Amino acid sequence: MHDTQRRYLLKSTAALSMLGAAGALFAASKIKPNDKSALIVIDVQNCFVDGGTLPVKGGAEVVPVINKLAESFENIVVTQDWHTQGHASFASAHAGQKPFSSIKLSYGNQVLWPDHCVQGTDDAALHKDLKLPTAQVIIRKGFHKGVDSYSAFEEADRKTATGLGGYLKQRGIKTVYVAGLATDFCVAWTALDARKAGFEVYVIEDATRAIDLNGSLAAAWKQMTAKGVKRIQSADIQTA
Ligand code: VGL
Ligand code: ZN
Repeated sequence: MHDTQRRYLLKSTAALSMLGAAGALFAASKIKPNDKSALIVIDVQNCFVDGGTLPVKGGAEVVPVINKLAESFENIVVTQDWHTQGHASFASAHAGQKPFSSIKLSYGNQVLWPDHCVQGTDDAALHKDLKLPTAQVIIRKGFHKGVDSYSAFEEADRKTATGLGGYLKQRGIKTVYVAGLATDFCVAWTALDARKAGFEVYVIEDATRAIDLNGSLAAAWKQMTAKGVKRIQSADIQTA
């Protein structure tokens, strides 16, 4: 709420008892994560920021936003895109193919990317400024050479589970908040799969940045919204 609005409201509430009700109203307007909530921080890795192999425009700008958000979460899951050398999602693995084109693989359509986030390289490391003291588990994905995995829940063959769904359920998590890179690929696929697995799902838009390939960002938001993913901003969350 804007300060001038707040002052107006305070002045207009003549009876002191009204202040209690107004206070409750302010509190209700913010979302408060609890012990059944988890923040999922997707792929905030060197590969996806400037100087990396698949830089997302403004990618590093999510770091301070996520660090601040992290203070409100006692449960945090971190993911890393974690490819083999010569991975099937790399254009270089397919003769005559260029990055950002698409081909058909056994499991369906696959966008081809520059070589990126290769296991054990500095490029695949988490961004050095990420500060997630309550992070509990790191899920690495995309490590089967022939199958990509945008989603933190299920690989692109739509059969192979990463184990994250079982982990979250066994931990009693009901609600997930998704942030990180990239909005229209790993964030969107993770959010959609989280809905499919029965979680309440928020995507924190200003804690994400997109690749936006051929309208993929608008398409991703359309799909997410249709599946009940809630689109929010970091300011909508109650700070710790
Ligand atoms: C991603 C493209 C390829 C992502 C990962 O993290 O969104 N995008 N691999
Ligand atoms: Zn990848």
